[in-house]
Amino acid sequence: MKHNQAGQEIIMLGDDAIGRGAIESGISMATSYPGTPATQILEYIARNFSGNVEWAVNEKVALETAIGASYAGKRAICSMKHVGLNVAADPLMTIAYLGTKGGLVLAVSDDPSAYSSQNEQDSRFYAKFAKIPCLEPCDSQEAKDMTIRAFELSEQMGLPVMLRTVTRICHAYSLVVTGEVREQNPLLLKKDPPNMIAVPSNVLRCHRNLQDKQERLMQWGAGSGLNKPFANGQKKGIIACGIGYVYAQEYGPEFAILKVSYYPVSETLIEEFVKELEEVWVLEEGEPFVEEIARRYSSRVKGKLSGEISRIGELGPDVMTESIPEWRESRKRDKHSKPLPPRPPSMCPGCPHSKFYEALKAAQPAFTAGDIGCYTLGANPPYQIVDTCLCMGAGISQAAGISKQGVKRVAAVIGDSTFLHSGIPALINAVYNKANILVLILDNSAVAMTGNQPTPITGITAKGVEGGKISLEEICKSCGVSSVEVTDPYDVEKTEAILKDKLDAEGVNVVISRRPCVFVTRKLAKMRRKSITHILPGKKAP
Ligand SMILES: Cc1ncc(C[n+]2csc(CCOP(=O)(O)OP(=O)(O)O)c2C)c(N)n1
Repeated sequence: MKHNQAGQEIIMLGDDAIGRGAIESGISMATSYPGTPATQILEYIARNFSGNVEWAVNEKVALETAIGASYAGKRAICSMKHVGLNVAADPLMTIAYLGTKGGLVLAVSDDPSAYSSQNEQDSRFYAKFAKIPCLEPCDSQEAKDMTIRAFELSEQMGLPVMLRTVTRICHAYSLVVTGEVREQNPLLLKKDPPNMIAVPSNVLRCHRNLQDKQERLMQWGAGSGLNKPFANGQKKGIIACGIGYVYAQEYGPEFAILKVSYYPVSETLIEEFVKELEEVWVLEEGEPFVEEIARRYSSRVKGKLSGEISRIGELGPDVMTESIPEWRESRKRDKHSKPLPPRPPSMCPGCPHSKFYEALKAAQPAFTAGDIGCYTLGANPPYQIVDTCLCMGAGISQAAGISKQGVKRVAAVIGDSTFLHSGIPALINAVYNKANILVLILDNSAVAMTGNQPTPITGITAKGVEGGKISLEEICKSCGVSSVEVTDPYDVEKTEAILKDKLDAEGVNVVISRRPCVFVTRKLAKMRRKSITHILPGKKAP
């Protein structure tokens, strides 16, 4: 194991620090579904921990698997990006009622400014909604330390604990001091029907238990030192949540700071902090979550609700400068403050999706419902052949809904990982309800968009060894589709002919476009050259 000694000082990525914190906490399981900016949490654990580390097919399955480990008395971490929590919301809302056994930490990474996402949602609302505690670090050291505290809190309260981060924590490097790795919990799987079976006869009691824990959560927060005022008679102040604390420090000693890293926040603490201040700023990523509380106790609050800070996009070190004259002037003099030119993503040279889109464009579908992955770039010039992108798995259902209105030659394009994530129920639904659509599965042997993680189609696990292998063709056939064809997108002519033919066919037809992402091919070639064979078939997972 790398990084296995306590007391080492390492410059670490925020995501790696969370992974390290989980390992130091004595986890027995880590689960995730890839999604920027959370992906590297599991990747770090896979590289540095010899136990169970799994890419799940989606976030719901990832959380449910981690809950299974917790039921066995073990500690588990489940990580995902913010929109993944929408997918995992169903088990989350009810496990909060039932309660956990071994510590369960849900590491959720938000993406303010939506650099790599379909929206900017603020996961703290989910923590509040589910009535579970949430910790929010401001740098890599805190990310590691708060992961450890989250496990302790989880076991103390019998609740999953959310660790909320944002892109600038996950993808920034800062110094971390490593600690001792705790022993794993012993296996302790005990049947507990009243608290493991969410049927109506149990639910109200479980809800009451959860409600009773709320007071204890407030008390824990008060004693934790995680929400802390730094005040010395100043007239102005900043309530700084998570990474907001790093930005708040830029503004110097004339600002008192209330550092917020734990939710639920004590309203008394906020009231005490704001009451004497002539001006109070609230720096928080996402929505005015804490600002709404602060406004109940002061009319001198500046932030997102009064428009001094934008509700759209992420914070930054400049967040307050426009509203503070002396800062505005000093920033004008800063010659390094030019914005970077935009660098929108584009398809890589040799990308199999681009060849496939040449054929699809020539086949002229009336409408192509899209999905999320590298292939969404087919919406951009020169292809402009993908007409929608909503959320993972939505394309097939959207296409079915359109075809049901009498539109002919409707296609849906979806990647192999997205198909396994949430495309299968949509395919079954389309067959069941007799839609007339052509489903195009672009199988590039990877979750390319998030950094080429392996999928069940390749049969390679998160650890890079052989796992079970799933056949796309067999899945589609078993869903009852009218036909399944496989094509190589580099053979544009043949692919175009198949697409033309299948666009006019009745029922739900599937064409699988199969060719590995160029980076997968390169990665394998490099490994073969170096004789590193562990990601190649032939090795069994430990
Ligand atoms: C609910 C949710 N989880 C995760 C993501 C992150 N994400 C975006 S696309 C994608 C999958 C891409 O893989 P695939 O469908 O195989 O297409 P490829 O990028 O390989 O072309 C993932 C995991 C997301 N956008 N939404």
